[in-house]
Amino acid sequence: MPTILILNKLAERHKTMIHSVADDIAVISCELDEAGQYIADADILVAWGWMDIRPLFLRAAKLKWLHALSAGVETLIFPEMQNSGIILTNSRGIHGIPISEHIFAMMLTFTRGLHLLLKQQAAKKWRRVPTDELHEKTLGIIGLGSIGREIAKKAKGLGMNVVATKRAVTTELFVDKLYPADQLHEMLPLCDFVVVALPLTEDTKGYFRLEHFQAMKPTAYFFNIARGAVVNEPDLITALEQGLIAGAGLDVFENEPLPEESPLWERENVIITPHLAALSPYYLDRAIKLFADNLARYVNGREMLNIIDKHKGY
Ligand code: OXD
Repeated sequence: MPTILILNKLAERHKTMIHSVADDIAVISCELDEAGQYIADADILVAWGWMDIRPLFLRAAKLKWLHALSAGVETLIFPEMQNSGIILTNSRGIHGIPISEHIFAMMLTFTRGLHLLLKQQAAKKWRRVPTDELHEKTLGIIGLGSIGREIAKKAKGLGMNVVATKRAVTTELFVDKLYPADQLHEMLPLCDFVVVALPLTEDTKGYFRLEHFQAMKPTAYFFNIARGAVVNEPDLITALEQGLIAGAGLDVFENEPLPEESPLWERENVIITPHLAALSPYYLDRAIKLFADNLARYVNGREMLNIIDKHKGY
Protein backbone atom coordinates (compact mmCIF):
# COMPACT_ATOMS: atom_id res chain seq x y z
CA MET A 1 0.00 0.00 0.00
CA PRO A 2 1.27 3.53 -0.77
CA THR A 3 2.71 6.00 1.69
CA ILE A 4 0.99 9.37 1.42
CA LEU A 5 2.60 12.64 2.49
CA ILE A 6 0.09 15.46 2.88
CA LEU A 7 1.41 19.01 3.26
CA ASN A 8 -1.44 20.18 5.45
CA LYS A 9 -2.36 19.22 9.00
CA LEU A 10 -5.37 16.89 8.92
CA ALA A 11 -8.11 16.25 11.46
CA GLU A 12 -8.85 12.67 12.53
CA ARG A 13 -12.00 12.63 10.34
CA HIS A 14 -9.85 13.36 7.28
CA LYS A 15 -7.46 10.52 8.08
CA THR A 16 -10.49 8.24 8.57
CA MET A 17 -11.72 9.17 5.07
CA ILE A 18 -8.36 8.14 3.63
CA HIS A 19 -8.16 4.95 5.69
CA SER A 20 -11.63 3.97 4.48
CA VAL A 21 -9.87 3.16 1.18
CA ALA A 22 -7.48 0.71 2.93
CA ASP A 23 -6.52 0.40 6.61
CA ASP A 24 -2.85 -0.14 5.96
CA ILE A 25 -2.19 3.04 3.95
CA ALA A 26 0.45 5.14 5.73
CA VAL A 27 -0.67 8.78 6.01
CA ILE A 28 1.75 11.48 7.15
CA SER A 29 0.37 15.00 7.45
CA CYS A 30 2.70 17.90 8.21
CA GLU A 31 3.65 21.43 7.18
CA LEU A 32 5.87 22.02 4.12
CA ASP A 33 8.91 22.90 6.25
CA GLU A 34 8.69 19.57 8.14
CA ALA A 35 8.29 17.40 5.04
CA GLY A 36 11.97 16.84 4.19
CA GLN A 37 12.30 13.98 6.67
CA TYR A 38 9.39 12.05 5.08
CA ILE A 39 9.71 12.70 1.36
CA ALA A 40 12.03 9.78 0.48
CA ASP A 41 9.31 7.29 1.48
CA ALA A 42 6.37 9.04 -0.15
CA ASP A 43 4.59 7.37 -3.07
CA ILE A 44 1.95 10.09 -3.16
CA LEU A 45 2.45 13.77 -2.33
CA VAL A 46 -0.52 16.03 -1.60
CA ALA A 47 0.18 19.77 -1.69
CA TRP A 48 -1.43 23.14 -2.44
CA GLY A 49 -0.97 24.48 -5.97
CA TRP A 50 0.92 27.55 -4.72
CA MET A 51 3.53 25.73 -2.59
CA ASP A 52 7.14 25.70 -3.73
CA ILE A 53 7.58 21.93 -3.65
CA ARG A 54 10.37 21.65 -6.24
CA PRO A 55 13.21 21.12 -3.69
CA LEU A 56 11.14 18.36 -2.07
CA PHE A 57 10.20 16.88 -5.44
CA LEU A 58 13.87 16.53 -6.43
CA ARG A 59 14.39 14.25 -3.41
CA ALA A 60 11.21 12.23 -3.90
CA ALA A 61 12.71 9.00 -5.21
CA LYS A 62 9.51 6.91 -4.95
CA LEU A 63 6.94 9.51 -6.00
CA LYS A 64 4.27 8.35 -8.46
CA TRP A 65 1.41 10.79 -7.95
CA LEU A 66 1.24 14.47 -7.02
CA HIS A 67 -2.18 15.79 -6.01
CA ALA A 68 -3.23 19.42 -5.49
CA LEU A 69 -5.69 20.25 -2.72
CA SER A 70 -6.46 23.36 -4.80
CA ALA A 71 -7.80 23.77 -8.32
CA GLY A 72 -4.73 25.81 -9.30
CA VAL A 73 -1.52 23.84 -9.91
CA GLU A 74 0.78 26.73 -10.87
CA THR A 75 3.80 25.91 -8.69
CA LEU A 76 3.41 22.14 -9.12
CA ILE A 77 4.33 22.31 -12.80
CA PHE A 78 8.06 22.73 -13.49
CA PRO A 79 10.34 21.08 -16.05
CA GLU A 80 11.40 18.10 -13.90
CA MET A 81 7.77 17.38 -13.07
CA GLN A 82 6.65 17.82 -16.71
CA ASN A 83 9.33 15.44 -17.93
CA SER A 84 8.61 12.78 -15.31
CA GLY A 85 6.03 10.01 -15.46
CA ILE A 86 4.43 11.28 -12.24
CA ILE A 87 0.66 11.78 -12.43
CA LEU A 88 -0.66 15.24 -11.51
CA THR A 89 -4.26 15.70 -10.33
CA ASN A 90 -6.14 18.63 -8.81
CA SER A 91 -9.27 19.35 -6.77
CA ARG A 92 -11.42 20.87 -9.49
CA GLY A 93 -15.12 20.33 -8.92
CA ILE A 94 -15.28 21.21 -5.21
CA HIS A 95 -15.22 25.03 -5.51
CA GLY A 96 -18.61 25.75 -7.01
CA ILE A 97 -20.63 26.30 -3.84
CA PRO A 98 -18.40 28.79 -1.95
CA ILE A 99 -17.21 30.63 -5.06
CA SER A 100 -20.71 31.08 -6.47
CA GLU A 101 -21.90 32.40 -3.08
CA HIS A 102 -18.93 34.80 -3.07
CA ILE A 103 -19.82 36.05 -6.55
CA PHE A 104 -23.41 36.76 -5.53
CA ALA A 105 -22.25 38.46 -2.33
CA MET A 106 -20.18 40.83 -4.50
CA MET A 107 -22.87 41.31 -7.16
CA LEU A 108 -25.56 42.09 -4.57
CA THR A 109 -23.15 44.39 -2.75
CA PHE A 110 -22.99 46.49 -5.90
CA THR A 111 -26.69 46.36 -6.80
CA ARG A 112 -27.88 47.12 -3.25
CA GLY A 113 -25.14 49.70 -2.65
CA LEU A 114 -23.76 47.90 0.42
CA HIS A 115 -20.20 48.98 -0.37
CA LEU A 116 -21.36 52.61 0.01
CA LEU A 117 -23.78 51.97 2.86
CA LEU A 118 -21.16 50.28 5.08
CA LYS A 119 -18.95 53.34 4.76
CA GLN A 120 -21.90 55.57 5.64
CA GLN A 121 -22.73 53.39 8.63
CA ALA A 122 -19.18 53.77 9.94
CA ALA A 123 -19.73 57.55 9.73
CA LYS A 124 -23.30 57.27 11.26
CA LYS A 125 -24.76 58.76 8.08
CA TRP A 126 -28.42 58.12 7.02
CA ARG A 127 -28.52 58.64 3.29
CA ARG A 128 -30.07 56.64 0.45
CA VAL A 129 -27.79 55.43 -2.33
CA PRO A 130 -28.69 54.22 -5.85
CA THR A 131 -30.06 50.66 -5.85
CA ASP A 132 -30.69 48.11 -8.60
CA GLU A 133 -31.82 44.51 -9.13
CA LEU A 134 -30.23 41.36 -10.53
CA HIS A 135 -33.64 40.24 -11.87
CA GLU A 136 -33.65 40.05 -15.71
CA LYS A 137 -30.06 41.29 -15.92
CA THR A 138 -27.57 39.33 -18.05
CA LEU A 139 -24.68 37.49 -16.49
CA GLY A 140 -21.77 36.39 -18.69
CA ILE A 141 -19.46 33.63 -17.54
CA ILE A 142 -16.11 33.30 -19.27
CA GLY A 143 -14.90 29.71 -19.15
CA LEU A 144 -17.91 27.65 -18.10
CA GLY A 145 -16.83 24.73 -15.92
CA SER A 146 -17.99 23.39 -12.57
CA ILE A 147 -17.70 26.82 -10.88
CA GLY A 148 -19.49 28.60 -13.72
CA ARG A 149 -22.28 26.00 -13.69
CA GLU A 150 -22.96 26.61 -10.01
CA ILE A 151 -22.98 30.39 -10.63
CA ALA A 152 -25.36 29.90 -13.58
CA LYS A 153 -27.72 27.75 -11.49
CA LYS A 154 -27.97 30.39 -8.75
CA ALA A 155 -28.35 33.19 -11.34
CA LYS A 156 -31.36 31.40 -12.82
CA GLY A 157 -32.90 31.23 -9.34
CA LEU A 158 -32.58 35.03 -9.18
CA GLY A 159 -34.32 35.49 -12.56
CA MET A 160 -31.18 36.40 -14.54
CA ASN A 161 -30.31 35.63 -18.16
CA VAL A 162 -27.13 33.61 -18.39
CA VAL A 163 -24.66 33.53 -21.28
CA ALA A 164 -21.25 31.88 -21.23
CA THR A 165 -18.19 30.99 -23.25
CA LYS A 166 -16.78 27.48 -23.26
CA ARG A 167 -14.05 25.77 -25.26
CA ALA A 168 -16.33 22.94 -26.43
CA VAL A 169 -19.92 24.08 -26.90
CA THR A 170 -22.34 21.63 -25.23
CA THR A 171 -25.91 21.87 -23.95
CA GLU A 172 -26.01 23.43 -20.51
CA LEU A 173 -29.07 23.35 -18.27
CA PHE A 174 -28.76 26.83 -16.75
CA VAL A 175 -27.22 28.73 -19.67
CA ASP A 176 -29.45 30.57 -22.17
CA LYS A 177 -26.75 30.91 -24.81
CA LEU A 178 -23.31 29.34 -25.00
CA TYR A 179 -20.59 30.90 -27.18
CA PRO A 180 -17.39 29.31 -28.42
CA ALA A 181 -14.38 31.01 -26.79
CA ASP A 182 -13.53 32.88 -30.01
CA GLN A 183 -16.92 34.66 -29.92
CA LEU A 184 -16.30 36.41 -26.59
CA HIS A 185 -16.49 39.78 -28.34
CA GLU A 186 -20.09 39.06 -29.37
CA MET A 187 -21.11 38.07 -25.87
CA LEU A 188 -19.56 40.92 -23.86
CA PRO A 189 -21.81 43.80 -25.04
CA LEU A 190 -24.86 41.85 -23.81
CA CYS A 191 -23.64 41.44 -20.24
CA ASP A 192 -24.47 43.45 -17.12
CA PHE A 193 -22.10 41.28 -15.07
CA VAL A 194 -19.04 39.44 -16.36
CA VAL A 195 -17.33 36.69 -14.36
CA VAL A 196 -13.93 35.27 -15.34
CA ALA A 197 -13.65 31.59 -14.37
CA LEU A 198 -10.73 30.43 -16.54
CA PRO A 199 -7.77 28.43 -15.25
CA LEU A 200 -4.36 30.10 -15.56
CA THR A 201 -2.35 28.46 -18.35
CA GLU A 202 0.15 29.68 -20.95
CA ASP A 203 -2.86 30.33 -23.24
CA THR A 204 -4.92 32.31 -20.71
CA LYS A 205 -2.14 34.56 -19.31
CA GLY A 206 -3.29 38.18 -19.90
CA TYR A 207 -6.34 36.81 -21.78
CA PHE A 208 -8.84 39.48 -20.72
CA ARG A 209 -7.52 42.88 -21.80
CA LEU A 210 -8.43 46.41 -22.85
CA GLU A 211 -10.30 45.43 -26.01
CA HIS A 212 -12.58 43.24 -23.89
CA PHE A 213 -13.28 46.00 -21.36
CA GLN A 214 -14.00 48.29 -24.33
CA ALA A 215 -16.59 45.78 -25.57
CA MET A 216 -18.42 45.79 -22.20
CA LYS A 217 -21.31 48.13 -21.27
CA PRO A 218 -20.14 51.10 -19.18
CA THR A 219 -22.81 50.06 -16.65
CA ALA A 220 -21.47 46.50 -16.35
CA TYR A 221 -19.53 45.00 -13.44
CA PHE A 222 -16.51 42.73 -13.83
CA PHE A 223 -15.52 39.90 -11.45
CA ASN A 224 -12.41 37.73 -11.22
CA ILE A 225 -12.39 34.68 -8.95
CA ALA A 226 -9.98 32.68 -11.15
CA ARG A 227 -6.39 33.89 -11.18
CA GLY A 228 -5.14 37.49 -11.31
CA ALA A 229 -2.83 36.86 -14.25
CA VAL A 230 -5.73 35.81 -16.51
CA VAL A 231 -6.63 39.51 -16.65
CA ASN A 232 -4.30 42.28 -17.76
CA GLU A 233 -4.35 44.27 -14.50
CA PRO A 234 -3.09 47.61 -15.91
CA ASP A 235 -5.90 47.36 -18.52
CA LEU A 236 -8.43 46.67 -15.76
CA ILE A 237 -7.22 49.77 -13.90
CA THR A 238 -7.53 51.81 -17.13
CA ALA A 239 -11.06 50.47 -17.66
CA LEU A 240 -12.04 51.54 -14.14
CA GLU A 241 -10.36 54.95 -14.44
CA GLN A 242 -11.89 55.70 -17.84
CA GLY A 243 -15.38 54.49 -16.86
CA LEU A 244 -15.36 51.69 -19.46
CA ILE A 245 -17.03 49.55 -16.75
CA ALA A 246 -19.04 50.43 -13.63
CA GLY A 247 -16.95 48.50 -11.12
CA ALA A 248 -15.13 45.29 -10.26
CA GLY A 249 -15.20 42.55 -7.64
CA LEU A 250 -11.76 40.98 -7.36
CA ASP A 251 -10.62 38.00 -5.29
CA VAL A 252 -7.36 37.40 -7.18
CA PHE A 253 -4.55 39.64 -8.38
CA GLU A 254 -1.42 39.52 -10.51
CA ASN A 255 0.63 39.90 -7.30
CA GLU A 256 -0.72 38.61 -4.02
CA PRO A 257 -1.00 40.09 -1.46
CA LEU A 258 -2.14 43.07 -3.56
CA PRO A 259 0.66 45.65 -3.12
CA GLU A 260 -0.20 48.65 -0.95
CA GLU A 261 0.55 51.04 -3.83
CA SER A 262 -2.04 49.46 -6.16
CA PRO A 263 -4.62 52.08 -7.24
CA LEU A 264 -7.28 49.36 -6.91
CA TRP A 265 -7.33 49.78 -3.10
CA GLU A 266 -8.56 53.37 -3.31
CA ARG A 267 -11.47 52.91 -5.68
CA GLU A 268 -15.01 53.14 -4.34
CA ASN A 269 -16.30 50.94 -7.17
CA VAL A 270 -13.91 48.03 -6.45
CA ILE A 271 -14.45 45.25 -3.94
CA ILE A 272 -11.20 43.55 -2.94
CA THR A 273 -11.15 40.20 -1.16
CA PRO A 274 -7.90 38.39 -0.26
CA HIS A 275 -8.12 35.23 -2.43
CA LEU A 276 -10.63 33.47 -0.22
CA ALA A 277 -13.63 32.96 -2.53
CA ALA A 278 -13.28 29.16 -2.35
CA LEU A 279 -12.76 28.98 1.39
CA SER A 280 -15.33 27.78 3.88
CA PRO A 281 -15.28 25.45 6.89
CA TYR A 282 -16.11 22.59 4.49
CA TYR A 283 -13.23 23.04 2.04
CA LEU A 284 -10.89 20.40 3.43
CA ASP A 285 -13.73 17.90 3.98
CA ARG A 286 -14.60 18.16 0.28
CA ALA A 287 -10.96 18.16 -0.84
CA ILE A 288 -10.05 15.06 1.18
CA LYS A 289 -13.20 13.24 0.10
CA LEU A 290 -12.28 13.87 -3.54
CA PHE A 291 -8.69 12.74 -2.87
CA ALA A 292 -9.91 9.56 -1.13
CA ASP A 293 -12.22 8.76 -4.09
CA ASN A 294 -9.27 9.16 -6.42
CA LEU A 295 -7.04 7.12 -4.11
CA ALA A 296 -9.52 4.24 -4.30
CA ARG A 297 -9.27 4.44 -8.09
CA TYR A 298 -5.48 4.56 -7.90
CA VAL A 299 -5.07 1.51 -5.64
CA ASN A 300 -7.62 -0.47 -7.65
CA GLY A 301 -6.08 0.44 -11.00
CA ARG A 302 -9.21 2.28 -12.19
CA GLU A 303 -9.28 5.47 -14.29
CA MET A 304 -8.39 8.46 -12.12
CA LEU A 305 -10.27 11.76 -11.82
CA ASN A 306 -8.98 15.28 -12.54
CA ILE A 307 -5.74 14.32 -14.26
CA ILE A 308 -3.89 17.45 -15.40
CA ASP A 309 -2.14 17.65 -18.74
CA LYS A 310 1.26 18.81 -17.41
CA HIS A 311 2.03 20.62 -20.65
CA LYS A 312 -1.32 22.40 -21.03
CA GLY A 313 -1.63 23.15 -17.30
CA TYR A 314 -5.28 22.09 -16.87
C1 OXD B 1 -7.79 27.12 -5.82
C2 OXD B 1 -8.19 28.43 -5.26
O1 OXD B 1 -6.98 27.08 -6.77
O2 OXD B 1 -8.96 28.46 -4.29
O3 OXD B 1 -8.26 26.09 -5.34
O4 OXD B 1 -7.74 29.48 -5.75
